[in-house]
Amino acid sequence: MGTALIYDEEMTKYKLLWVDPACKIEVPERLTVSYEALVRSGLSDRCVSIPPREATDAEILLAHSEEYLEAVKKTPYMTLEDLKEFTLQYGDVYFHPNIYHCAKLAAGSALQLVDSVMTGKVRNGIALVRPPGHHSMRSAANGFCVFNNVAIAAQYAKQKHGVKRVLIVDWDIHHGQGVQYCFEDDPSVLYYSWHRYEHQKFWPNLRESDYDSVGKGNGAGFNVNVPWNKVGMENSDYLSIFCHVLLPVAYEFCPDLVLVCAGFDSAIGDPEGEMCATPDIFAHLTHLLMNLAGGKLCAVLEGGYNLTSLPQSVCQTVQTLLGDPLPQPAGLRSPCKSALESLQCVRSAHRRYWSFLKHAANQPSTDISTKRIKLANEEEGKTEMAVEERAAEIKEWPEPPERPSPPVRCASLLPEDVACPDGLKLFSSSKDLHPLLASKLQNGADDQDALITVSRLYAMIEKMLTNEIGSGLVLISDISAAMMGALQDLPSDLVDRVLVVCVGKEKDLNYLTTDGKMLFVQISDEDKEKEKNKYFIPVSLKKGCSDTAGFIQAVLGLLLPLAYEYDPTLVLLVRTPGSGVDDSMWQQLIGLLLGFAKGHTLVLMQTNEKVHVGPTASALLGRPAPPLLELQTLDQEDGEALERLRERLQTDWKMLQTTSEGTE
Ligand code: Q9C
Ligand code: ZN
Repeated sequence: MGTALIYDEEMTKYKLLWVDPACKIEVPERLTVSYEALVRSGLSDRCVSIPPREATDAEILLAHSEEYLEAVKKTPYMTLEDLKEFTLQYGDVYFHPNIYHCAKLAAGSALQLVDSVMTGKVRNGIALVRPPGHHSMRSAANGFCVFNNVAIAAQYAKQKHGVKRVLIVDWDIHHGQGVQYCFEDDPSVLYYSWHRYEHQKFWPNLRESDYDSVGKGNGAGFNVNVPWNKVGMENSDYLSIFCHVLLPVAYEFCPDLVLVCAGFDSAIGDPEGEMCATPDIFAHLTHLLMNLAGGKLCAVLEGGYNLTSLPQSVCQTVQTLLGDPLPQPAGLRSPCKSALESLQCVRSAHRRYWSFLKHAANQPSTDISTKRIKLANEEEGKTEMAVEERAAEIKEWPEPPERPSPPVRCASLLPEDVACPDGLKLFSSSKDLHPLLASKLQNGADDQDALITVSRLYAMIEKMLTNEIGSGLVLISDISAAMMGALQDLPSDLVDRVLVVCVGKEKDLNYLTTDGKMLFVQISDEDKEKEKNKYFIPVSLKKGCSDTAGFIQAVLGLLLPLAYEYDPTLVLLVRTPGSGVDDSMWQQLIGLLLGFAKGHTLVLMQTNEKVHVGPTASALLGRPAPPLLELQTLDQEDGEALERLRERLQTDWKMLQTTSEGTE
């Protein structure tokens, strides 16, 4: 199951033929530099290359009016003067004799991609296209867009492939108002967009781009707008919105297909976005979506105007689609006050529609809609100044780090009677005791077996940290003993930050340290109210891990943001016997955890849990988790308890903040 790449040089063959400052950034080089970067890095060779085709009239009419299509059809025969005049009726767009041809190819590329993914020819893919699509409306070109490639693709997926629910994630820095208008009253398509807004002062300056446009009629709740009211948003702001808004809604929506309006003008250096998120953030955004819809993800290029950050961002996205280890999300700051304000408003506006947001806080006491007016009057000068300073500052940023794949993707340590699953490599280590444990032997440790197990665990961890192996799967007879053995004197020269995720009950954990070398998060039905501290975080659910709704809530809203902030060098995932977690949930968890520590996750399970070896191995190899079925609505008390826990931990962990109150 590969990754499709759709590209054709033909789509570079139109350009602006007159002077128009608003359109001069939309150049053919956007496509050539992106494609060349994929070729140079060897990524394009690893993809399945699929040719575009022209979308048919009938397909274009899935999102556009006949009058509009007929009008665009005439543009190839127009004189320069006619083209200029034709262009004038629309906003921030230009026409060229060849743009109609390219627009048909761009829409057709999106359809080819949907076909390849839906028929199982590939797992996922990306289409590099021009012109972009998300601003074009039923009867109007707009914002460099002629046909709405992604909107057409969503309709097509429903019609041709019987897809029931489509999630559209628009991470372009502009609001895809064309997509919003197309699906506003349609509950089968969930449109999510974040966009530079600045209280309506930024293009396209629409009232309906604000957080309170949630969809209409049956579609209420299926339109999610996150307005950025300041420029300079960073990685932590983007990730925070994903963890606390998009992912809870997306998991509850349970899409059959994910389409991404993949604009990279939301990256650092872009003259339009003026944001500060680095290109490697797109690796994480992509990864976080890759376990939805059984992995069926189609990314279609939208904006992106900095010819350095655009190709870097495209490469990060493609490399993630291909399944390479994620870059470490290092040095996250806390989300800024303005981002938290938006976050709080969106969650509040949507909490009546989504049980996963039901316990969200109210809007900030000073409503940001009143601020709109205030800002326009008082703070304008100050804000604009800051914008200019920042934009002038950012000309350089470090190149995204390499993401080398380990020679062994996943190693296993299994008892003799368990067959090694396909794709895993049996781990062999010397019979000698690990040097770090030698002193223990001299001290006369009584349990030789446990010591040998720990010794082999250390050897495995060592090989992970030198990137000789990616992830690991270990089955042992006494999981408590192994865990205690491995963790109680875990030498910091071996690993400096371990995220320990414990699924299910575990008796005494008094060997855990509180010095920050470990972060322990446990999900179970036990209440350990008193023991909590910054690095020991028990999450209690009434029905324990068998409650998928509570579990996923805890994973998305607590575990992910904690893990991003902690930035572990190793993840240890422990499944205690009888935890009750269901296989698809377990696979989702593994899939998400592989985004940390460059994919170095070590799973510990007890010998008598052999039946779960297959699904665990599959997830560790990066295969998509099956979608979660039977998501019950979240238990009221559990929901409130999770909210309280998050609130209490916010002082220590800034990525857990979901309100702007009390922040600078
Ligand atoms: N500062 C896309 O990213 N406004 N379209 C330009 C000049 C139009 C963006 C104003 C921006 C259109 C697909
Ligand atoms: Zn854009």
